[in-house]
Amino acid sequence: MTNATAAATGASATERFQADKTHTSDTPPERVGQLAREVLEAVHDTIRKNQVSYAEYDALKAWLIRVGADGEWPLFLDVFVEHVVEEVANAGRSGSKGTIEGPFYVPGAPLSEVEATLPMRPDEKGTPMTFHGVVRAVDGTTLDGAEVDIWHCDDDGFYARFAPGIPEWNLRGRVTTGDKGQFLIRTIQPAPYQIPTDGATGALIRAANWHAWRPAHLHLKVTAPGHLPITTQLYFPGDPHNNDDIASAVKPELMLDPRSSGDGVDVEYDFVLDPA
Ligand code: MBD
Ligand code: FE
Repeated sequence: MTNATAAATGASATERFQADKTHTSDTPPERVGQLAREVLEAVHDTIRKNQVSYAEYDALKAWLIRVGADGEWPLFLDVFVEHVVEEVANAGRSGSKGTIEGPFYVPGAPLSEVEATLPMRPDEKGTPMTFHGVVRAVDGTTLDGAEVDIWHCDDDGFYARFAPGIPEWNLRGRVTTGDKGQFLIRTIQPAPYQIPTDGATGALIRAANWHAWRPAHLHLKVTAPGHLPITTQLYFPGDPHNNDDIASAVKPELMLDPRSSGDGVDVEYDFVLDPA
């Protein structure tokens, strides 16, 4: 397939963000001032502590300009910052653990009841996977009519809509739970994901001698009336990057326990939603 370029991936992620997210906030001026001041002070401290030179300051400017030009602000921020926002946002929950959404969610995927086979190409590569579970409230009541929205990359590590040549809703779908809170999704096992290496984010990763990998993961949003929605991801044991995810988004509670089944794997995960 044609290569996914960082500029194309970044531009679609930026477009997606601008189309779907409300980016106005009623943050009062005192709080804006405090947050901006503290971030700037952290930058000033870093410059003093490390005796940053003009050459390094100009390299930073050039790099920041490039992040915007490549459309990579959603990618860069979701990889390096979002995990702490998520930690703060979900600290008070007693239900399922959340983790970062990342830049590749698209709302409005095809909807099925109780059982779904995700849209995929006739020759979709990868190990067939059945993913099933139950959605419950924190008191254990099963939730009928909850919605499980799932998206993940293909066996080459590419996401539909953010890499060329993949059908629009490939490996994306929503399923509503049945009368015992149950759902079942047929798909393929996603591959480990390498963030684009030819853009600004990749340039930073190379310059710092880091790596660009996220472990294989399923992305999910689980919602039900009267409950707090949860955005999370699920991971596969044994992935070489479970302990050094570039996006710092792995949690032990989010590890699956795959069982082999026929020519594929079967994974089970139950979700617990906090009351709204
Ligand atoms: C991904 O697939 C992802 O999940 C995150 C968080 C960042 C970049 C790509
Ligand atoms: Fe992802």
